[in-house]
Amino acid sequence: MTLKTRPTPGETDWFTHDRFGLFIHWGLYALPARHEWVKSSERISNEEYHKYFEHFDPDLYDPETWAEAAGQAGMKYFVVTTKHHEGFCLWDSALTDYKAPNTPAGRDLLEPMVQAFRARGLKVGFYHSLIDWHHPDYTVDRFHPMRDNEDYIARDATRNWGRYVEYLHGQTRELLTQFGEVDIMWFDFSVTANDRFPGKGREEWRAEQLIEMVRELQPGILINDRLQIDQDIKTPEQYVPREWVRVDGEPVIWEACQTFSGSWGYHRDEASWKSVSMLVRMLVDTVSKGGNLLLNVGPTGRGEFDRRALDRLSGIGEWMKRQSRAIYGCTQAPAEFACPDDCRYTYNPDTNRLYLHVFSWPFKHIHLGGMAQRVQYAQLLNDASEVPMRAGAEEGLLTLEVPVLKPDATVPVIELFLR
Ligand code: JFZ
Repeated sequence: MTLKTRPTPGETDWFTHDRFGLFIHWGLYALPARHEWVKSSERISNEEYHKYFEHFDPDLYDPETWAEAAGQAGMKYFVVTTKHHEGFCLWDSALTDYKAPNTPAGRDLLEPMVQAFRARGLKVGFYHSLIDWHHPDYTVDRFHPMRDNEDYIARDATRNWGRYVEYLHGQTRELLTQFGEVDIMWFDFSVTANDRFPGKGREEWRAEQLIEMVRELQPGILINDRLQIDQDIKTPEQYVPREWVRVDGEPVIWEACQTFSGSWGYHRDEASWKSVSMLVRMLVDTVSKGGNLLLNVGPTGRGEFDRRALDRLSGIGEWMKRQSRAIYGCTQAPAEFACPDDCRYTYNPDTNRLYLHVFSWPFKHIHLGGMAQRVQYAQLLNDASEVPMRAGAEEGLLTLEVPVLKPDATVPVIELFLR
């Protein structure tokens, strides 16, 4: 048996089938191009940060090409930052002037993105920051850019927190009423207290009420866990869990979000870009543990995915083109199938096929313990060439005879038709 997760309030079937999505972090921080947290890490004031607002002009922005790159990579949904911690909004919100239409961009950037991705059949998700480093009623906390500015902190006494929460709820309502069906709402994130500042969590966000409104406006929607109330999706970040993620001992629906190079917003000088092979193995490893992968692109200030991102996406797409049936509809294999060294299993319970992903190509043979009576037919996925099998010397051992040369796939996959 494959692991079963507890039902959640939203419609999760499409999500656990599709497995692979695109995260997009796009905002003013694309201009400094040195991390989306630059305002906080460099303690930049609203006045100084304003130069990015005044110069935000993504003249090459063409969301159809974004959607095409994502679709071609095999991604089935996307999640975009409607507002990140800096407070800047991509859409034409009635509740603020701090939005794309008031920059040189001169227009709502979200609506055409949603249209383009939806037209390509991708599901739509909104990342919305709970944290806001621009709003005048948002009080200082451990991450706030003005956390070392005594004057700014002193003015916290005059800030009206209730008004910020209304703003947060009001903008969420806009997002869920003005863009048609929204499939995922990805809130980020609750702040712990430190010795200087209180934290912000479910009470401060009025999370229960917020979730109630979200469910009322978009009944099937999926909500993540960062309001400090678990909903549909657990979201471990930038690490690969050792095994299926559990809460109170029970396996849950989970999604890992990962970057190409470390930062989420466009970062010009980062040298830590993962290779296509590493990213494909990351996707396989995630699905082999029953999870989803949300892989991030930080578009540039001109409005493009840069060369490095396009190169990774097209490499992943090359692999997905032939190997995607080892991803879609797949999950962790039943525990009875012991996975050989340097390999991962994914399993499709509907077709009863087991996929052996070979991370390091061996010489001539792969031995599968306990499988002698279980496999009816085996083939390489990249070209549907038969993989001959024989019952091995040991009891139950099945030996696959693989070609000496590694097949033409970043990660070769052997499809095992089970009896
Ligand atoms: C957040 C953001 O601060 C970051 O810029 C990016 O948007 C990312 C997807 O999410 O960062 C977090 C949030 C939660 C954790 C760590 C980083 N966490 O729970 O460990």
